[in-house]
Amino acid sequence: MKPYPDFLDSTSLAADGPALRDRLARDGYLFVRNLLPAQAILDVRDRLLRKAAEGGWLDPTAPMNAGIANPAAACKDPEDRYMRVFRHLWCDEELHRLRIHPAIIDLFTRIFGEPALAHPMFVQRNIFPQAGNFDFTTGIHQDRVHIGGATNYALWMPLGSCPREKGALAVAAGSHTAGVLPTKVGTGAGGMDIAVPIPGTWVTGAFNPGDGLIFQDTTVHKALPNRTREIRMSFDARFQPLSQPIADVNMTPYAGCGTWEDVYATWEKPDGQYFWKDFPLEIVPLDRSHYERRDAMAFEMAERGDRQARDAILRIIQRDKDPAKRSRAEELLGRLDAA
Ligand SMILES: O=C(O)CCC(=O)C(=O)O
Repeated sequence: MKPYPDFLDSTSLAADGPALRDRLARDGYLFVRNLLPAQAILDVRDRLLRKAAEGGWLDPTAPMNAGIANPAAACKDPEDRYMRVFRHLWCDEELHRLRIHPAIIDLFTRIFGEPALAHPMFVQRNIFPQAGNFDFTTGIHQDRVHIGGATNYALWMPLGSCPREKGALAVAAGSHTAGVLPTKVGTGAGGMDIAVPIPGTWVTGAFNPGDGLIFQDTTVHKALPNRTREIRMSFDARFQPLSQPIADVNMTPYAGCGTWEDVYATWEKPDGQYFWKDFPLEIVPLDRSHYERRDAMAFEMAERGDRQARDAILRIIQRDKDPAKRSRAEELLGRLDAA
């Protein structure tokens, strides 16, 4: 297979809001170099690597800042042993401040032509190297079904440099115009994959610290496999015009990380805490019909012993509000793992 072409580089347009907006509307993504100072990214990387080392994720025989994974510790969200270490990384105060850095908020304000809102919720990812039957490569998906609200845009940024082989993100340019595509149970975000042929053209590229990829919530995307020995660390945050509704799920901390009070109790400085509290937000419920369909499919697959349902079953256990569904999922997980 021919390698995917490089992203179209929009760095030269970064000061020109209307040009960025037009390109984002045309391609569904923008790749911008030096969005944040490289040193700010590397400092956060060091902080997270220290926590990863304390949690046993790194090879103790290698220098910490090489970020070499301890293969025996390989784990993935939402497994318990992942969450035990991850919650300390996710709570990191300097990590939280990256997504509200003035350079980022100003860029989105230029793109929207009106004040931009950073969602309180965001994701931080730690992708262990692919090995044997361990593969945590994010599958093909769209964000819309998970984020809801009005049209919103992701900013994906690796914490450090990220060549293609370390699991860079790839987007299907132009796919955002196809709307929300049908999904099936899988290993993509939220335990769902897209069930139809992918529209658009796959593009990807190598990131330096501070480079970022912006894409719309209907832009189809996936990660490339991490074929290095390092853990690939990144964060992805969501942005939208402040005047538009935001779904309730984006107002709480990452699942399994406690309340905002719990998160902020670990911080040394108050900067950036509750940055949204004085904004006039319209908060709406997430349309959960996609999850309901996923769950019905996952239960049916798990009953048949299909391990493809495992990620979705784990998410029901960790995140569903219905105790009856959680206990059915626990029982099915036990059966899947015993088989
Ligand atoms: O970082 C990854 O592996 C996936 C990121 C992603 O799916 C997203 O930013 O929506």
